[in-house]
Amino acid sequence: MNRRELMQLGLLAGSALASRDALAKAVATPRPVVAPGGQRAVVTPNGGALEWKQVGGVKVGHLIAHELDHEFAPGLRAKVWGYNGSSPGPTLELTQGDAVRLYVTNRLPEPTTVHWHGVILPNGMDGVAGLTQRAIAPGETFLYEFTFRQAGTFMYHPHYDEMTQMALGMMGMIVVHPRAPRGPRVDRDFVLMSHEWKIEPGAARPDPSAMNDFNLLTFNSKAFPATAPLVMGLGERVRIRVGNLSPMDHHPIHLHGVSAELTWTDGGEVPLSARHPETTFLVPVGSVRVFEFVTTEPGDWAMHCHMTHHVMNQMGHGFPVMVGADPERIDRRVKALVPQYMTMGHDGMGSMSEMEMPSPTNSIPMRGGRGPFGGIDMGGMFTVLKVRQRPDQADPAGWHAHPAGTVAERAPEASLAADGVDPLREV
Ligand SMILES: [Cu+2]
Repeated sequence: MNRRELMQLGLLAGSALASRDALAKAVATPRPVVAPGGQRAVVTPNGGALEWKQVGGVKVGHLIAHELDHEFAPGLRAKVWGYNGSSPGPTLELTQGDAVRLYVTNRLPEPTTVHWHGVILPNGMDGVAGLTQRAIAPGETFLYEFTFRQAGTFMYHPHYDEMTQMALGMMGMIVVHPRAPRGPRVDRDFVLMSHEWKIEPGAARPDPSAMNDFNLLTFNSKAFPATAPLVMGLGERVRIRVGNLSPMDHHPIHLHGVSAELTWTDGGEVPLSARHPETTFLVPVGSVRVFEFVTTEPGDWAMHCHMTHHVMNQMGHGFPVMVGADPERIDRRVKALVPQYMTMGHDGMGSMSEMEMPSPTNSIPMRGGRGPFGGIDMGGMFTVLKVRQRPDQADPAGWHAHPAGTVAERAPEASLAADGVDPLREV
């Protein structure tokens, strides 16, 4: 890496902290080369990378565990636990063979450790409180010192009071580029940590005792519409690395508009003989799945968890069945007691984003944002792959310009007649 590339990296890291707009721009900007063979830096949408200091032949990093104020989406904030000002903490990006000294300062009200999930290292550096080290007491700084011998995608998280600390947001991703690039050159490389939270509307903190009924599902701790889109070029080869440190749920991550292959897990590289096409990749709790594809169709393609309850925001759970009920009658009777009352889910839940529903303080409605054709029904663990002819000049907030006649619309009378389709026929 030359000096100019280093400076670009620094600028990107700086802009990532500046604002969401700057961040969206960073997503669409060509990445600097950071590893041998032209391997480019990864993008952590809505996040950033840890800054390393080179001391002798060693990379020195510093993680500070602390409580912070986090916005999941406009309208919903909570106090979470994370590292260096964010949850997930900064992505650790390295090259195979890098020796590191990682200092960990504990500013939490209770002990913690850091476990380097998937990384093979000396046992005493594995970060399991009680088993391989004593826990880091509040106020202490510990030193982890080891060499990244494997390439791959890994994670970091505490191994002390796991249930509380991970539920509150302590997690991060690790990317170790191979010493020599493997496989076809990748043009874009994205890093996403999936997670689930329970935050009662109005509550100040996530509930770490939740075991079911998680009501907030996130990529890099953002719920759609706050998830930054993944901007990519037509014909480019794209890699997406998804980690999962959710307390309880696996996430089948589904991609629209592409056919992809699983290339790596946190255990290593998938042999060529074992690769096969998929559109959905199950990312189990405590796992990383890395998949790659080449884009062939321009457009705005959804990428989301396929568990339907994982593409809803708060307020989307625990309703009685309303499909087929007469909401007017219910509304009339309840309004006598509660004047502002409106029955939710008159005909399913889909239309709810269209309504201006009063929602409790510090909560977000059950679903997503606005698209070019109206409300998008999905929220939560949802983002958009924006495949563009000129990705580096594309507005990340913009939408695909569909060529005339390529959008599904009401069937013209002439087509119905010509094809002999009668909408009123008996079924
Ligand atoms: Cu899910």
